[in-house]
Amino acid sequence: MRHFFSPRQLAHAPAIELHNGAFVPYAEVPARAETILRAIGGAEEPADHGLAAIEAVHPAAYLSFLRDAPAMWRSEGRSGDAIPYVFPVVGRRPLRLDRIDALLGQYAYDATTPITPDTWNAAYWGAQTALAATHAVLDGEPAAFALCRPPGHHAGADYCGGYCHLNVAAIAAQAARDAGIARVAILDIDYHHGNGTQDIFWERGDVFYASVHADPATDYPFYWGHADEVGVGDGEGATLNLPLPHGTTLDPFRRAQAEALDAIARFAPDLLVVSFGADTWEGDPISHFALRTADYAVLARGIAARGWPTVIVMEGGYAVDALGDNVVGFLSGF
Ligand code: Q9C
Ligand code: ZN
Repeated sequence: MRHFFSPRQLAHAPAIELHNGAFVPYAEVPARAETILRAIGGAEEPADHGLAAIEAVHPAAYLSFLRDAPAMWRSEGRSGDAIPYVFPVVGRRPLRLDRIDALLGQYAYDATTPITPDTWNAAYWGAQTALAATHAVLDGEPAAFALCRPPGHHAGADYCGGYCHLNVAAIAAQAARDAGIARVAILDIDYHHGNGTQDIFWERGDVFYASVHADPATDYPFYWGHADEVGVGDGEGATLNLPLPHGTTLDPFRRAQAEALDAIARFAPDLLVVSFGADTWEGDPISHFALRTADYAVLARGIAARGWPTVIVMEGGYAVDALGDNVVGFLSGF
């Protein structure tokens, strides 16, 4: 299988995040990508497919914000990374906002996703990594792996959150649509619900979104991923959420994944994007499922057996020492 990665993704390295009432060291560290890269034996550098494929998912105003936020933050005399502290819970509307703190809250839904001076470039190249893997599959590879970081599935069209700034799965899916692929499905098997991906395709019937994740009644991102969320309008029935409880092991997880794959099969996609997170592993420091390293090959074989051309994008997974083996195990199933 072809692997893609840009070393420019490593420069994004926030120092701290707000977690359970305190600032703690940031969990989404560059070493995650370095350890995966070593374990998979290297990767091809992506070509630059340009900004247009990113703008096909994210509005230009949001992209300018990601680029400009660090300079605005520093011009207020602040040190450290830009982090929001106030959010428009009454609903967002296109206000004229002149202060960095107002913009940060407008374009984020949590305080765990800092923006550094290197975030834009790293996220841009993460998106290019996803696009390179997508083009490899469009050109005939049965499957390709995009080693993306920062991850993407919590980022909506115009918001960041959950360590995510650009939605790499959505950018891959949209690039496939724009290349003439009529029907695209996204299978999200990160521990957390992919609220950003769900929002982006919520009203669309051409991209199916199915997610297996920790029950949002107990787990981040809380306000999305409940079983009654099915999409609206043209998208009604093209979103499927399968929440699972703490302690979930391989058997219930693979049954839920099979249910998601059966629904995707009824949709009959021409291409599959997998949002793969290894934070379902039993030792993950911020998560509560109980998958073992050997389980990832089993799950991957269940996906590969369906026979759809498949783009795999990296999402979460925070047990850095185990991450390489878990990703290699997953990729070995294809
Ligand atoms: N106290 C991804 O896996 N922090 N993002 C949760 C719990 C945010 C995870 C805090 C977790 C985001 C891509
Ligand atoms: Zn996650």
